[in-house]
Amino acid sequence: MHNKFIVLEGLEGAGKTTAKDTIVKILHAHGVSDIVFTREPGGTPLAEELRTLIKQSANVDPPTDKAEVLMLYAARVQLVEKVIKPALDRGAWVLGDRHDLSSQAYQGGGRGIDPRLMASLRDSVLGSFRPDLTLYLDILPQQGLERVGLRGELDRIEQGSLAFFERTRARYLQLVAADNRIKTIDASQSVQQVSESIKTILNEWLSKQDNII
Ligand code: Z5A
Repeated sequence: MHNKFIVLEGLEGAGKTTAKDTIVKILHAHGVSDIVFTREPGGTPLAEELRTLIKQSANVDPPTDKAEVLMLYAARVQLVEKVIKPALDRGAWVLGDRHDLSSQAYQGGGRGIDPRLMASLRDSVLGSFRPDLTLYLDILPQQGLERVGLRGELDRIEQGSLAFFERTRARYLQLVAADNRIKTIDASQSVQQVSESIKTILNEWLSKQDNII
């Protein structure tokens, strides 16, 4: 099996959606054409319904922090079991817009849920299943929020305080430093420079993988 699961991570407005096109071009250049795209939370009918519930701001009964994290894991396990693992099993590559690292950073860091509970949830729900490569687009919260603020109305999570996003980024940076399967890209640069950084990192990583197609 030479196909891989690659994930894009980062704060709001870091440029994950924009980076996706760059990654697809690089994979195509390496002869990889069968790529399944996922986003989290979401990606199956049930997970998309959970996404709506998690993100909606006009909610008379907003989830508690623990309810939120359980909803995120319900969506994730549904996506992993129904979409990601079957795609990998048939030989496709999977490119994910967010995965478990988001929960560790937003819920573990931002919301302040006990890291032991977060790690135990991850291990119970996902076992040893992990992305082969994660590209973490690092941006200061203020800059990312300014970028997405231009889009208009903010959802429930986007309405979090600057301190929430600062705690989230701090946890991202801790986790990234501890895992060599995660590569950091300076996302404060121009679109062109971010794209060049992704090319360099991804091409180097791909060159180390055996017989990728
Ligand atoms: N969440 C969570 O809490 N826990 C979890 O476990 C998971 C998720 C899985 C998902 O929202 C929310 O759920 C997210 C985390 C939380 N909430 N927050 N806050 P989403 O899927 O709707 O949003 P997102 O994943 O954060 O995507 P995004 O807001 O669209 O950001 P992005 O994809 O990284 O950025 P983008 O769309 O590529 O770019 C944003 C804008 O910036 C756009 O106008 C671009 O043209 C512009 N841009 C992009 N790159 C640049 C550069 N380099 N320079 C200048 N402008 C740029």
